[in-house]
Amino acid sequence: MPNVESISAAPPSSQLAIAHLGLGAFHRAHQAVYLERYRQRSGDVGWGVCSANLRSSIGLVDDLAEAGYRYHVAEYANSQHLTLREIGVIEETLFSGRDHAGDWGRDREALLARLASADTRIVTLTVTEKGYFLNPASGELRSDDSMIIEDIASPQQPRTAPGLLVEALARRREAVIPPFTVLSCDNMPDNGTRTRQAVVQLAEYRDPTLARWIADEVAFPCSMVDRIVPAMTDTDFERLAALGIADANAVVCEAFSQWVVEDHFPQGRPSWEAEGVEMVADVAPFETMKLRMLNGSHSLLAYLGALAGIETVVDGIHQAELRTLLRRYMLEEAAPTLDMPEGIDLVAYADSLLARFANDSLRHRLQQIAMDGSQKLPQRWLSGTLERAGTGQPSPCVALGMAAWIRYTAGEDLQGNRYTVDDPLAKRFAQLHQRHDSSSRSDAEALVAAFLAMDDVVPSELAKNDEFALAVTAAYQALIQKSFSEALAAL
Ligand code: NAI
Ligand code: CS2
Repeated sequence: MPNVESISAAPPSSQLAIAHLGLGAFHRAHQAVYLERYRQRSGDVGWGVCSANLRSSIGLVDDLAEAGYRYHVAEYANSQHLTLREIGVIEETLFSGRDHAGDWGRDREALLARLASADTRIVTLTVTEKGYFLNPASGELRSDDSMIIEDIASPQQPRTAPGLLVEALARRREAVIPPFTVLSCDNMPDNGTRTRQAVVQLAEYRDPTLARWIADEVAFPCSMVDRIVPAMTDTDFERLAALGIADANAVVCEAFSQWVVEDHFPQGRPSWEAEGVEMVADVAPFETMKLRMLNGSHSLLAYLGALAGIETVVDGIHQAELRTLLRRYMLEEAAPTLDMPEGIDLVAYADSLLARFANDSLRHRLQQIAMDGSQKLPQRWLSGTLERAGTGQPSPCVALGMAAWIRYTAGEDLQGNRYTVDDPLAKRFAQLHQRHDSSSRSDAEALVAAFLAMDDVVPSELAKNDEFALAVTAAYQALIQKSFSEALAAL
């Protein structure tokens, strides 16, 4: 039996001062844990959370309510040591998406009332990269998306996260209530600035004065978030049951946790720093480091590993050739693009990431990481690669990664096993694969060119770089014509 430290939840709050959009696994295991620890230590019960889902997971919203808003987080240092926390800071859950009958916005009015209430001082988000409806390469609002078109047409019945924020802020402005602070906790570059862009651009369609008020008055601090929280598997639930925890809302994660937050909260905030949150003036260097080093190598492992039929991060990291590739990518292609404050040792950081990936208590599926590549790759690989290309430096690991991603989007691994490609651009990918029979040499070139020409994913300056295009094409041909190991060795 592992060594388990159990910690019960603190007493309930006196006020729900935080509203959250995106009640997923990460919110339950990261932000909620920091708040729970803060409440335990300080006794300050003023920062309860109302957490809402706008898409899927109506079950979780109702199950948490039924469980009295208590659930468990199992933090695994390794398979022998874990901390089991009971969490009670999420004290209201709402659903504002499409329900099983196809109807929209069951609790939308309750959520808007909560967001517009003077009690709400911070709104946090983990709605995934695609939930901001931004063009991943340019950061502009995707005003041609059908959900955004709906929100422009019916701004008082919003369906998207930016739409809810605009309507709630409009209500606050009307009622002369100061705006809440908006804190994105998603893996996006400049996540605060990008969230502001989405909200202000959407507000412009409704009322330019409102848009200007939001731009001038609302704080959108940036943050870097880090904790590996895989989607739960049956094995995870079974392991918890063996410890006497029968909890359908539980989450399993690593013991490591990091949160770096730009300190700009005009309506106040919990004293998170006492729990180890780094409150800084500029998050950008930490955010870029994490996106390019951790997330960049995650994606590299995800596409290459998934093509080779490898299921999880830990299985992949045990393959020497993949482990070597990730270390090389981090040290030779990601680290040289980073400009870090003094004292940050990027070699030590890379090694600590490899050690975290090797945590054998987590079953982090590569297919989960491979999801939404179109939304992730610009910040993980392509912005750094563009910088390198600008100074004539090649990025062979990213070129191989891009080749693997393109091949991955065909929906079939190198052994011919099929899977679903989960990405907002999946239909476009399927059309490109249909158009080009990539087993022929010239069509492989055309296929790679067509993927690189997607300017909402690949920065056009990088797509025009012949050396990069040639490297991706060569890697693609090696992947499909030779063995997986030979493609790696060709590096
Ligand atoms: P999850 O699958 O458990 O939850 C996803 C959440 O996003 C759900 O609440 C879902 O309703 C919502 N969502 C998805 N698409 C949406 C849309 N178009 N509009 C509004 N809401 C939408 O995933 P998890 O683990 O909670 O991760 C969510 C995000 O948190 C990630 O995309 C990432 O940006 C961030 N994150 C996750 C980490 C992890 O290890 N799981 C670590 C660091 C950051
Ligand atoms: C992963 C991240 O799913 C993914 O794309 O790369 O969720 C990763 O686990 C976290 O960012 C770790 O903090």
